[in-house]
Amino acid sequence: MTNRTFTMIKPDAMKNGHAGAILDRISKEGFRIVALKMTKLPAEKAGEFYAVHKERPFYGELVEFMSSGVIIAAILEKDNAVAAFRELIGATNPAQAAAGTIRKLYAASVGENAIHGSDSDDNAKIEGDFFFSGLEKF
Ligand code: 3AN
Repeated sequence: MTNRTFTMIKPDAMKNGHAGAILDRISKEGFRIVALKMTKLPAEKAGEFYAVHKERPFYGELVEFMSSGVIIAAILEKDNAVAAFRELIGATNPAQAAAGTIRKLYAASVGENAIHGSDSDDNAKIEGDFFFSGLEKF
């Protein structure tokens, strides 16, 4: 599984009409789509997904934002996927993200930062399984 990562195109990028451009960029960067769906997280599910951040001051804001609109969730495959994808999306705070990264191009703030990318192989597996059954991975 070390060649897989998990991503979400967040409600801000969906509302701003960037989903198509982001998926095109992901594909052009050589990631193969293993699984893909559009969905909307109830607050309870968003809270569960981000449970690791429960004690952080921004947790409530994060859960509210992530359940505020539709998202696209996907599992992606490429050599060294987790690190390669985090490089493609850029720093958590778009103001600090490198030029040309997805967050630099499409995100407005650290709270609403357009896209998620798993931070480890273990979390990529946990997060992918949170959204997709075996029948939905190809
Ligand atoms: P990343 O998504 O780059 O791995 P994390 O795991 O530190 O960053 O944070 C998870 C999510 O929490 C971020 N994508 C962002 O939406 C939100 N977040 C992180 N730091 C802040 C902050 N200081 N204020 C508001 N939201 C934040």
